[in-house]
This record gives sequence, structure tokens and C-alpha cells, in this order.
Amino acid sequence: MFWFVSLPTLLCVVTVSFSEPTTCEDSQKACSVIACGIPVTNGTPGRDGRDGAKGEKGEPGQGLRGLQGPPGKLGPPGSRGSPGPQGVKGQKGDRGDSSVTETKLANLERELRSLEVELDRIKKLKALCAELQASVATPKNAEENKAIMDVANDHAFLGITDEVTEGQFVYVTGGRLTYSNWKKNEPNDFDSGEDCVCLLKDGLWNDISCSSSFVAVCEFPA
Ligand code: MMA
Ligand code: CA
Ligand code: CA
Repeated sequence: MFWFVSLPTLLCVVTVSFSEPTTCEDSQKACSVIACGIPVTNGTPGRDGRDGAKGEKGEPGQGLRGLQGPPGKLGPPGSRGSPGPQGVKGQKGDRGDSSVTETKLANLERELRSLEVELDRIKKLKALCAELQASVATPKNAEENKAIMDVANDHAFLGITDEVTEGQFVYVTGGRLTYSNWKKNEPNDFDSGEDCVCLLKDGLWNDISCSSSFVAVCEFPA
């Protein structure tokens, strides 16, 4: 705010008109009118002047702290971290082309079944042979002789021998024969000797070598 105060001095109001002065001296040189006078009375107060320059920032106030503002914006991404530890080992993968393995397995299974069937046949034969040796192989009459003949379907050993005393045939289970069905001209103890007895296909008996065809005893279908 400016006031025109009463002073006991000559006041000069200088009206300045100039054309683009660059300095104060220039502006003084450019003065065109100088009016002077003596102050008479105090005038009324002038209007408020323009606002002054902004003052310096004041000290923080002592009032209550304001509410917390909203969260700030998302910050920039952080730098890449170091690699993590190695993971656990995964499960074993699928087998690749298994056609070769499957073929081999199929062949083995077929072979196994074949062997099982064969073993079953051998077991049955053994059982049958054991039965023949124990009971059927010593026919005590024509009926039993026929039964063995039918079962054997081929020549079969009988549980009869004369290995202890030549010419004297006995049952392997003991005791002299109570029945016989010798073929004509048998027993003849042929060649180097024949001490075992074979039931021929026609049901007749022949003495044969005990070492010659023992394996043939059980050679009939089970
Ligand atoms: C002939 C006969 C039998 C004898 C056998 C031996 C074929 O029959 O001599 O008595 O036991 O040979 O192979
Ligand atoms: Ca003999
Ligand atoms: Ca003979």
C-alpha cells in the first residue's frame, strides 16, 4: 500500500513518456513534462495496492495429523532374482516303442503255455505209469489182461520177471504167477537173455530184455 503523505517540500510529479527505454537514465532523458506544486491538504486514502510477493513457507502446524492417504501407484518391477534351487526328479516317462518287447512277451507266454501243457501230459503219464506198475501191470486174469491191453494201446511192460531164477517168472510185488498169456514159443529168453515181460498189442505175452525198452512202458496216450 502506498500513501501520499504531506511533506513540506516541493513535490514533483513526473510524467514520463518514452519509447522503449532500456535503462532508467534513458527514461529520465525521455521525460517530456515536469509539473510541480505545493501540497495543500491531505487527500483521501488511495485504493489498496496490489498483493505483495508470496511469503516464505511457514513452519508445520501443531494440529492433529490428517488421515492416511490412498496407496501410491505401483512401483517399477524389481530386478530379476537369482535362480531357484533344482526341483525334485520327475517320474519315469512312458516307454517308447514297445512293439518289440510286446512281441517277445507274447512269444514267451505262448512257449510257457506249451510247456505247461507238456508238463501236465508228463504228470498224467507218470501217474498212469505208476498206476500200471502198481496194479494193472500184473494181470491176474484175462479180464485184467484185456483192460491193460486196451489202456496201453501198444505193447506194455508187465510187473513180471524171471531175473532171479531163469525161467521162473514172479510178480515184482512178490509171488509166483497165477495167470499167464504167453505167445506161442514164448518165453524164449532170446539172445543174451530176456527176463522182463511185455504185453503185446494182441494181448499175448513175450519175454524181452529188461534194458531194451523200459522207456516204452509208458509210451501210450494219457
Ligand atoms: C522176436 C522173438 C521174441 C524176442 C524178440 C526180441 C520179434 O520177436 O524172438 O521172443 O523177445 O524178438 O526182440
Ligand atoms: Ca529169462
Ligand atoms: Ca522172448
